[in-house]
Amino acid sequence: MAVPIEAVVFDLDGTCLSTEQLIVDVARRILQRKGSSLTKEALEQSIGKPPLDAWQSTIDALGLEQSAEDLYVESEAELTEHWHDASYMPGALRLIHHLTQRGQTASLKIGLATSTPRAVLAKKIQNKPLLQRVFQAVVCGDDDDIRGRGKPHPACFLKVCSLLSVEPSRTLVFEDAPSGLVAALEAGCHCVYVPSIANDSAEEALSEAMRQRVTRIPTLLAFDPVAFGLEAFRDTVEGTIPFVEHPESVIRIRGTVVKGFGRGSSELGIPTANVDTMAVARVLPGATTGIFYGWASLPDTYPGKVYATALSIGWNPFFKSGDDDVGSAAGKKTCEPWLLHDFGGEDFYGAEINVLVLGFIRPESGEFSSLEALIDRIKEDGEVTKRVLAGEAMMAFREDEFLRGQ
Ligand code: ADP
Ligand code: RBF
Ligand code: MG
Repeated sequence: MAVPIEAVVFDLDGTCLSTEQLIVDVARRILQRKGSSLTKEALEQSIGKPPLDAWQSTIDALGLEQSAEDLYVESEAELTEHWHDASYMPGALRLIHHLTQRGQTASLKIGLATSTPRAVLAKKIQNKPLLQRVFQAVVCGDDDDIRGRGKPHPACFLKVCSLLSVEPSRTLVFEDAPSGLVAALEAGCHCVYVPSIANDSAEEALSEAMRQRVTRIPTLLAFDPVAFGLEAFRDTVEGTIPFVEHPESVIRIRGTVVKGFGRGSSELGIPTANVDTMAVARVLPGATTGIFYGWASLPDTYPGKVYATALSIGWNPFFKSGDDDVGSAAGKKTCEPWLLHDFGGEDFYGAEINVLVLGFIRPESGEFSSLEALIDRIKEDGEVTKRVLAGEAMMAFREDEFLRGQ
């Protein structure tokens, strides 16, 4: 990076906080009260859209009679009561901790530029002490000089830079939305873009000059501070990011084993127990992808047993090809734990599966020269998983009651 970074500015929703999860939960409850229920299709149709459009898609997908406006008003009212339940986006807590640690580039400043009104911000960070104290400047959507000039207008980023007394050209913005990306770039900042919407192509609309100031990553877990002249993370183990230092970052997925593309065992020799998408959507933001590790259990099928697992969450980009549709993977996100155990040819479709995700190995990749290269890499992920899980803190999680079905 040619220019030193003096300030880091975060967007809130979808970047620091996983508010999408909350919105899905509220939608689910509202639909239940209407005698309907949120289906996988309806969810897939609406995810990533602005609230009114999302409700319209849901109504269309479920064939409901209510108006999108009514459901929107009802959901906003209910969300007010639940904002404080929002969890951190994967990697957000760790990153913000890291940026504020002693020894970090001495004078690095940290700001927040959110479209959220100030009163709602207070609710969203109500039980997030770190977010309450870490920002030296906070700009909200209803500030006098910002109202009516929301993102993609650069006003909020220009203001936060001015409050922090830094040049936008020395400021790094973290954003998850196309409008925020444009706002940050128009302000003259650099932007780490962590899209919330899967398969988003926001950069295509940017000028070449602007694109040079964008670094896209699939999740904050893949952010490398060194590339921006900031201190390296010091918490990695075997090149992976363990979640155990921040227990709230541990991800608990409970779902049903469903049929996948049918190529895990046959094409790769690596069977993966695909977990139903609804279960995954309940606990992980729609755009979060990556290769992770943890412990898994099948409490009804193999009671009392706990298995090491390397899992892939994402779009299987290696199988997504432009012209010939080799894998029909395009557009379908999967969560696929490979249990590092020989089940002797048995399958367990339909079983309940618990996956306690304890760390991040790497982003998923489509850049393998051959199928063999992908297989080798997955096997390496399996080896890394076994080594890391042998650590004491990791072993302790075998006893986690979540794995016993609680
Ligand atoms: P699919 O595409 O339907 O997921 P796979 O070839 O990936 O097909 O096979 C996965 C199935 O094999 C799982 O759903 C599970 O029932 C079974 N299975 C057997 N051994 C394992 C293992 N070690 N890890 C994961 N799944 C396994
Ligand atoms: N698929 C990819 O396209 N790219 C990857 O980098 C990738 N990494 C994986 C890592 C692990 C540990 C596992 C279990 C699977 C991975 N997969 C990856 C998914 C793989 O393509 C998928 O399981 C099979 O195609 C069966 O659906
Ligand atoms: Mg599978």
